[in-house]
Amino acid sequence: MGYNLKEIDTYAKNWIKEAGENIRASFPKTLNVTSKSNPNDLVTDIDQATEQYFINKIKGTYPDHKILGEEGYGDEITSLSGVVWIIDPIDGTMNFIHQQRNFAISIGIYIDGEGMIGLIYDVVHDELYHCIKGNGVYLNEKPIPQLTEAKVSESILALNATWVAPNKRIDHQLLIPLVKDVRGTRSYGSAAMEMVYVATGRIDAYMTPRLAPWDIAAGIIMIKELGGEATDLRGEELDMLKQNSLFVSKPGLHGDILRNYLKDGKW
Ligand code: 2AM
Ligand code: CA
Ligand code: CA
Ligand code: CA
Repeated sequence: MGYNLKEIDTYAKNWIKEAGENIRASFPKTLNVTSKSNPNDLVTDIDQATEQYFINKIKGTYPDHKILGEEGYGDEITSLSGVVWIIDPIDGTMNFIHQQRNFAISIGIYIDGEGMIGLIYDVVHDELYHCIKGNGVYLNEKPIPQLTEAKVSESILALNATWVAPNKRIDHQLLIPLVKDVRGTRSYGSAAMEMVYVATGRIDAYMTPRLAPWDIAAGIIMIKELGGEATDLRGEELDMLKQNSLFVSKPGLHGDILRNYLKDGKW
């Protein structure tokens, strides 16, 4: 079946901008905050309303497209056949609540399993990062240059400090040599923004042991489009039907870090 990618992209851009406007309009209002799997796993009425906004728009225009959304208002997805919109209505909810910045809307559009359109909207700055596979990545109207190689000793690595303290998910000691050898570390608290920072070269790599498809669906399309690498922490392909660890990086650096720092991890 043929798909009109340009048309889908145009709708997606208009909707993400309008959803962003609605989020900005919500800033003066009181948020309704609840927690999900644990007391720090937060959701607000704005996360939910934003996801529902996209579902209404997509189903109204493309009734045969499927939607996988974090807040659960989309479809039960068991296969990636056809057109699947993978949506995180607010990535960085904790930042949204505490800071009203450092969060984004993330939408990855997959066709028969292949990432074709990626959109990440930094709502507060009105900065839309977008790409159609094969056509480059743009920040608003401006093309983003291809990524170049970097050395570990000159790189900035994004990771959450949780993973270098004792934790139940990974052997935290494994990351200590890497954290010592890089030029600096950063932690922004939004996987989508961290991936946009890799795409734009503001940081050189980002890694984390466990994310959901909606956290990464858009960002990995952009990073690959720019010649960067996007795999799990073992260097293997990412699967949009399950949780993955994530390691995204400039080219060259990715192989160096995998071989010299990550190969003994049980990720
Ligand atoms: P979220 O804000 O959409 O939940 C924070 O380091 C990053 O991890 C954010 O991108 C956040 O996405 C994501 N994340 C995924 N699962 C999480 C969870 N259970 N609790 C907190 N953050 C989570
Ligand atoms: Ca969440
Ligand atoms: Ca998220
Ligand atoms: Ca979210």
